[in-house]
Amino acid sequence: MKRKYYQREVIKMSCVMDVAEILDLLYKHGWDERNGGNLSYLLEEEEVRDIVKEEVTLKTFHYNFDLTPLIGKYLIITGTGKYFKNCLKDPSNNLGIMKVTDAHTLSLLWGYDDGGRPTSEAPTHLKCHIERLKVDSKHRIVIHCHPTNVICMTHVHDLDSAHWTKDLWKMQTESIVVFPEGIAVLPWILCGGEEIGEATAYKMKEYRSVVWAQHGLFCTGRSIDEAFGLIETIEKAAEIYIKICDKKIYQTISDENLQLLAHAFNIDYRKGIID
Ligand code: 2HA
Ligand code: ZN
Repeated sequence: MKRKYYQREVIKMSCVMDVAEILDLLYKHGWDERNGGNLSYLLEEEEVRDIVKEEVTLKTFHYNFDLTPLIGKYLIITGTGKYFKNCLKDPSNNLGIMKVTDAHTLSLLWGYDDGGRPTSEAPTHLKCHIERLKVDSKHRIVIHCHPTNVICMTHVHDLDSAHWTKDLWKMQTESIVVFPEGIAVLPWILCGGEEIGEATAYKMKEYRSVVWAQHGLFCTGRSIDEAFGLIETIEKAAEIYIKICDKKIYQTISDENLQLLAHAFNIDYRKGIID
């Protein structure tokens, strides 16, 4: 009885609702069909106070790489095989709240009610958190999704990160403002594996956004809004690219226009792309 009451209280916690709502929105944008996509969110101690009080370990999950920088941290992670479209109506089957309890272990404190486990991309997420925290102590979230136009672009554009950055910056005025560090692009690599996790985390040393060719996008940030805003803005730029790439272009944003914009808004953009 006490446990049931506790389960209901956790579902009402605002961090669980915030995650469930953003997953629902990602689904409604068409960026996470079926079980596509996954999310992990570092929680503040304050947000999990009620769970910490109980701290019952329901299950443990083990990883063969070093989680030392995350020890003691709490995360919400989407479950493997789960559908984003179901998370809002049924958070406790689709999401799990975990604590990193030692260098190789995540302990489940709440969720995965039907016997689930963390997403197959959890190693990639955890490695990305470690890298982003090294460069930004306020970093909190990693979202992976399958935005249509970004994937389209990986079929018709080369996979050079500098070329992508320049072309996406030129699609709309907002791009350089929202992702001044640019965007990294990886070739097709087998998902769910060590190689793609290492390659993605490596790019995260310098970028908040990494494209996986013919697959999707990883975005990170200090907040759900920041990571979601990156996804929206990148996907919008890619949509414009896809709509105009085979049309006659009469005018575009010049390198000088971008420099002017960066100067006016005091944007510290990645050098070597437009200058
Ligand atoms: O979780 O998107 O990359 C399903 C995926 C794997
Ligand atoms: Zn995916």
